Amino acid sequence: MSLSSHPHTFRLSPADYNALTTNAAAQPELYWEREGRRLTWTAEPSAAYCKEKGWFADGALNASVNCLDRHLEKRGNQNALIWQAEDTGNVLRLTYKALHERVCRMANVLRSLGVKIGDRVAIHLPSVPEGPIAMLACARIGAIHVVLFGGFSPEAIADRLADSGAVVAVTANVGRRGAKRIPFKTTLDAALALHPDAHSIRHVLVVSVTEDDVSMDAGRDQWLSPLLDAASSDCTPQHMPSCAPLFLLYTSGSTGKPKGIVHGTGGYLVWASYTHDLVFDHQDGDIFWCTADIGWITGHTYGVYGPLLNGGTVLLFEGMPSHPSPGRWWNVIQDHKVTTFYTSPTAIRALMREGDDVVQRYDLSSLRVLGTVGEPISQEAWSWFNNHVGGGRCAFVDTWWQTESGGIMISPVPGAVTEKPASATLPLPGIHPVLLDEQGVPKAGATEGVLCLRGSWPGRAISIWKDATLFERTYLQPYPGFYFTGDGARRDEDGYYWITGRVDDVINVSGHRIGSAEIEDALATEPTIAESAAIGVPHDLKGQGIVVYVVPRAEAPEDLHIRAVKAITSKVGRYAAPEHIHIVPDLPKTRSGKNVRRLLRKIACGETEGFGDLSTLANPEIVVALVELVQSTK
Ligand code: 6R9
Repeated sequence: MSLSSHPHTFRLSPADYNALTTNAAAQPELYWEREGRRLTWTAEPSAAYCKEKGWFADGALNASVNCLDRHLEKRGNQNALIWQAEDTGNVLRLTYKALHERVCRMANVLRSLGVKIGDRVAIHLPSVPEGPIAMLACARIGAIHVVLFGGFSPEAIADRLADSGAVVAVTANVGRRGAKRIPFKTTLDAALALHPDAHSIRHVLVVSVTEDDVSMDAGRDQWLSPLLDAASSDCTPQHMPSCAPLFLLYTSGSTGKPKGIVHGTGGYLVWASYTHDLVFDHQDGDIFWCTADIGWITGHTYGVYGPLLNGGTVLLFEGMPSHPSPGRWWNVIQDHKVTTFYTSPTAIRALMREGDDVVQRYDLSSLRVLGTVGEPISQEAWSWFNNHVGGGRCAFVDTWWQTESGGIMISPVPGAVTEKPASATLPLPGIHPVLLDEQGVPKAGATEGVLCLRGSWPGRAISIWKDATLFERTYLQPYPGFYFTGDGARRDEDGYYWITGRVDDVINVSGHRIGSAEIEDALATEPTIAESAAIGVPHDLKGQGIVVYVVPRAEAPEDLHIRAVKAITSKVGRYAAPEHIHIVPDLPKTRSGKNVRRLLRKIACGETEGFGDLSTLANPEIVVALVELVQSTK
């Protein structure tokens, strides 16, 4: 696709973009100092970066002031947040003034419950305005928000509550998924009851999304709405040091326990503002719709912080893509005149299946920029989205980044970078990817390797909660001198990047990161299971699906399949349910006792030969047995 086929005017020309890239590389300190001025500081930082102290280290600011207060004069009556509820006729429009007022009330409620600077507040909510409001309210008083994805099981929530030490939890009576009701409060209650001594939750605030009643613990639980009504709408913001944590967000890696990724304030906000502005070609009047749940980093950076920092309008949709009928999402775009639509390849694959005629019924001419994130997108899905949703008129940004990076790292910039279908294209100005060989040596030119990053960038996570050495071990030590992303990539002759997927034991199911070890740890809690291995295999809809090999302790009980699924869904969540469970007598192991996942992956994909040299295995004979077993289940 050539740039000239875009009828839209984008802010940056290729020449502007080249100038940014050159400046960022030549004078990084100056470049980031200038980008730092995107924010309003109560203490101006004297330098952009210091290796020891971090980004904008001696600056101070408040995140909610940057998202709200400073826009009040110019944009007070402009919509900051449009909430489209599950029911079609139900829309709530909050201007910057109104959102500011609600955030202040919420912040006062939290303060009145004794939440102090640095305290953690857990947010476990469906897609309702109270999510972003609670996040910004925490930011206003210097508390650290910890958003917990709605799909987590009580066990998964309990672990994160214990690790974060959150003192208040904000939840909802129920969430709505189409006609279904998701029991948010009941799930949180179950989490709190699981290990009552391990968590520090003193108060639970409950949003009433529907009329549904839920049980309330008299000393602990309160309905949020009357507290907000009674609270003052005046709330002095807390000035925070730039490197003070703004939030924790749990994500999976190759170790069993999910890690609480810590993001700071100044650097993260600069990154959210910079990337949202550049990658989505932000313009006045844009309606920005990011379909990601706020429980994921995408929902944080582009569902809340980025667009609000830049004075934009965020659309938040409570419902599902196909309820009450296929085409609901297109209906939302049409009704709200969405200009910028950011979603996942998984969603696109599902929407493609509904047929082209569904999309064609809607007027999607408001769209200017389309984006995807979370997993590699196929050329087929890219083209479908570009042609049928974007009408071939829009810029398409396939954005590569991670929870740890805070915001987008590799992506086209509309109007400035020529797209290639299914490539994340080029690093943003100021970002320096490298592809390393197995020895950790950078490879030049068109090549493939482990994707690492040279140097730091403002959005980089500052630590892992309570475990700074784990941060070093996970990201900085594997390839000394570089930041290790966990992904592999190919670079073509034009210098474009094509992400090939994780090189560690992380499985990406519909854009959700799940560690093999997380699943194996869950299976280890089932007493009839001696050992297990979880791997990812290609899946038409989800990108990757999970396949589990289970070795029973003695004679396998008849319901072993059910027990295995239950162990996984109760420890991790329903989103981690496996596609297949193979009950096997043993797993292929190296002589040092490590499972050979490469073989397990091939066998699960139906391969019957080409396994290479098996003589280094401790038990080579098991390979044939597993092949036969897997083949017989087809
Ligand atoms: C933002 C987010 C990060 C992992 C990442 C990679 C995969 C993300 C991608 C992509 C190919 C893209 N990923 N964007 N793969 N193309 N455009 O998704 O964060 O949940 O932490 O996942 O997702 O494997 O390492 P997170």
